[in-house]
Amino acid sequence: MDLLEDLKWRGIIYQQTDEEGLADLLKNENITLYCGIDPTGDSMHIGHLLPYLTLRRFQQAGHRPIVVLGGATGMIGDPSGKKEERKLLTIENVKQNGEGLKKQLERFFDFEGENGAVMVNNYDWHGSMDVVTFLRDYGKHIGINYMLAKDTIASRLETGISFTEFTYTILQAVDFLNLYGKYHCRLQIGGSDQWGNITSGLELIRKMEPEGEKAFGLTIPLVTKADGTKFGKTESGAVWLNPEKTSPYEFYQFWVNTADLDVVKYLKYFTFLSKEEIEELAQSVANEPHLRKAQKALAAEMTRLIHGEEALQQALKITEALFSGDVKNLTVEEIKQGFKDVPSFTIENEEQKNLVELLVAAKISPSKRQAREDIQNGAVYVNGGRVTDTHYTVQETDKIGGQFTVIRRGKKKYYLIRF
Ligand code: 629
Repeated sequence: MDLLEDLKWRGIIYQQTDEEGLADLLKNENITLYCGIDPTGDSMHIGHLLPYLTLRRFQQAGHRPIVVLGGATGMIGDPSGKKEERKLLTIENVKQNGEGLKKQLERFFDFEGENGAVMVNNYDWHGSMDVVTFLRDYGKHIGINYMLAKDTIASRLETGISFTEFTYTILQAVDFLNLYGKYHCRLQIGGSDQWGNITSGLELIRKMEPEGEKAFGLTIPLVTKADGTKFGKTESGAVWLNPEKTSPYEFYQFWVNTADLDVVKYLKYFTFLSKEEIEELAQSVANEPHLRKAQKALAAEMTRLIHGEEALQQALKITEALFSGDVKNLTVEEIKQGFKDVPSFTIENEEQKNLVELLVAAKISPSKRQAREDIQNGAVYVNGGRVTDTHYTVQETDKIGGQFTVIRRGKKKYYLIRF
């Protein structure tokens, strides 16, 4: 299976400007291609992943990937897919965000060798361009009617669009033209919202390099969920690649909770498992869904890819401890990750070390009577060990890392006690 067939099988191709032309080109040579990202935030989230993982697939097939950091375009604001005008970010902000993104992007690519990846910042050429050059050299080649016909602009004509955002597509077009000139970059990829910007680039290349070789565009579908809710969001917000924003454990949990109806699609989109491996996992979803083999494979692959093997092992350890209830061997760090979203209570005085008092104070049991009953019934666990003595007081040895005690009531309800 060649690269394009593999991408098709994975469902990664949404639109192409010239399907046959690109297939012919890739059959005959290794090319340079690019995808850009605007530093509008300091971390990528999983909604950004697919285009960059696709770039990585191209690199693995022998092509050279370029990542454009939109240091300039991030200061303008892409109207694509946005219903409203964006607020401008400060230059400082864009710079800082760019640093964060750069680190995250670097791990997807190989920077060595013949088809080593290249990372460039479009501020390097846009930052010093004067307005006369912009209007004479580039603006002159892009018709207003042509721009107004673009979905991303047409859809904003009623609600309003500034001249600033209106011109965005020309900046991105200049990027493609420059990379075409400097690196012989023949293809731009992006999410489906980038179609208008990618085709602007092709238009500019055609106009300014009429004798030049043909360039191409390819877009990637929007990731959807079978239940119609938005992909990549949890109750606590977006799923970030930055481990300080979304811990590797939470990241693992996000993927492992994928619905049966979505999991095979995501394995194809996001993992580098082979067709055979994915087909075997698909069989498992059909025949033994309760084992959740596909979800576990997806979560392991993604956590390893983004956070590394060690973080994956830690996420697995926390998952296992929460499942079995045996939490006493977790480190302070692991407790922090695993219990980030459980209710917590800080002990304020000596009295509250008495378990009955504590259960009431921490709102684990509604009354002292109920607390005693819960304990006698064997429903209360301290760091995974059942406590049936209603006179129990929390000991020094119950403090994990001197900081936390985990109380569980019933099978699954966890509470974190802090000192
Ligand atoms: C200069 C800037 C270029 C080429 C591209 C760009 C950025 C582009 C954009 N992309 C989105 C972003 O940065 O705004 N104009 O948040 C985002 N992208 C990934 C996918 C996307 C897209 O980073 O392309 O479709 C999301 O899946 O929205 O020369």
